[in-house]
Amino acid sequence: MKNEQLKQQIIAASKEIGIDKIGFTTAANFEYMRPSLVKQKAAGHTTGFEHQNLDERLNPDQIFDQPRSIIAIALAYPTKISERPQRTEFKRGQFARASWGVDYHHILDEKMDALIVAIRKLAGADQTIDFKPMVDTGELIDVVVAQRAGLGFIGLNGLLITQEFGSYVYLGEIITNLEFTPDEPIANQCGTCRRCIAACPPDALLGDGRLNGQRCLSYQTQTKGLMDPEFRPMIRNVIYGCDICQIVCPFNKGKNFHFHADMEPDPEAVMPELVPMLTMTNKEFKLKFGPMSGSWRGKKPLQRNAIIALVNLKDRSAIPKLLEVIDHDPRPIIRATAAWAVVELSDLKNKDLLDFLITAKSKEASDQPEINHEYQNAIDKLASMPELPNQN
Ligand code: B12
Ligand code: SF4
Ligand code: SF4
Repeated sequence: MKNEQLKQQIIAASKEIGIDKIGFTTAANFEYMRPSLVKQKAAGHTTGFEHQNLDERLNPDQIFDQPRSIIAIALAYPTKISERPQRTEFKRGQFARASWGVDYHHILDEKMDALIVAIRKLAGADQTIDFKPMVDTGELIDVVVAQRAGLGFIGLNGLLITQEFGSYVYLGEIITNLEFTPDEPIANQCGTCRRCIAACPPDALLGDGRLNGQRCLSYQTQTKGLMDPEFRPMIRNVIYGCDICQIVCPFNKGKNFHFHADMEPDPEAVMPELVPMLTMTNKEFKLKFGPMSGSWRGKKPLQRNAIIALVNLKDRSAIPKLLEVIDHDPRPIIRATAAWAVVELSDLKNKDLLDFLITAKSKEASDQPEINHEYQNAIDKLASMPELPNQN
């Protein structure tokens, strides 16, 4: 039994710190993941958000001097808003649950720092003890570490599913040169269920726990360019992330934990009024969305998604604001998405709108084929609609 007493003391300390689940694994490599990761990259199924050095992702000893163990942690997050925002004249969007409250990277970083302080105290004055904490943006693959450390199993939706909290947990891990008896990994428990695969709108789940990240709506809401028209209706009014493969999972049924005050969602921020978002200043954006993880890509993707959501909600009252955006917004991606949106929200050929779009297109730089293409498609679609009846 390696450091069994210390391990038990760490588990007790983690509870006091507010870590909801903790597990231990060895610092052995994760090379068994290599063939699948290489294949996924070659197939174009990665997003670019993964750590780019494959050797470092799979080998703790390449990122830490003489590692002995990895301590994996999970924090459960809420899935229901206690107080929905008031009804107003504006339709609302939604952020996926992993973006509710304060950015989870900060919350987990703080918890892991507190745990490291506690372990140092428990382990005595040994100066050679070392730690490397990471969450999400670190080298290691969080779900794979968590699975080997016994926190839960990896479902066919690719996510780590715990018995107590389902998959609604954030994951982090600490590499250390302390040695602990590893916990038992948990095998997949999906059984014959295939609900997440069937429910995923863009068919992004490959069926064996792997994902085509490029097709995942969560990724699509985080890109900075134009969104491929195929995915636009699929995001509905969700302007950041996607929770569908979690909502349908039986292991998530009834899971809604409010353990951490800073994970509580601000209803006005996680279900924001869409039209006012379109002309928000940077300062207003930072104030309202800055603390949330969903703002990490900045204002533009969320505004682009807000425009798409307005179309999905069939909100014709947004048309005047969209026209203002086409006229005044300095960003071609936003102008072109707005041009698409006004036409999607129209069902009759309006000569004034057609002229407006033709003029707007002529003002766009000619060296941006995607932008011009977006305008041209909108113009062609409007031109092919039945005429607006003569009002005279
Ligand atoms: C890149 C990334 C994304 C990308 C790609 C996702 C992906 N699955 O690859 C995008 C932007 C699409 C994304 C979306 C989301 N993400 Co993300 N993402 C990551 C990140 C940074 C890297 C993941 C990675 O390396 N993927 C590449 C490989 C590993 O994926 P793959 O080829 O599909 O391989 C899978 C299979 O091999 C399978 N697998 C391995 N062994 C076994 C064994 C069995 C038996 C089975 C069945 C499967 C299986 O698991 C692998 C991972 O899914 C991690 C953080 C981290 N550093 O790990 C967070 C992370 C996975 N994301 C997270 C979250 C919350 C999400 C979203 C739910 C957010 C949202 N609401 O929109 C969605 C869920 C989408 C989904 N179904 O996976 C959490 C997941 C927490 C949890 N409970 O599992 C993580 C761990 C961040 C964190 N620290 O909390 N994400
Ligand atoms: S997050 Fe949404 S789009 Fe991505 S795999 Fe899950 S259901 Fe599919
Ligand atoms: S929905 Fe079903 S198949 Fe998908 S992860 Fe959950 S249990 Fe597994």
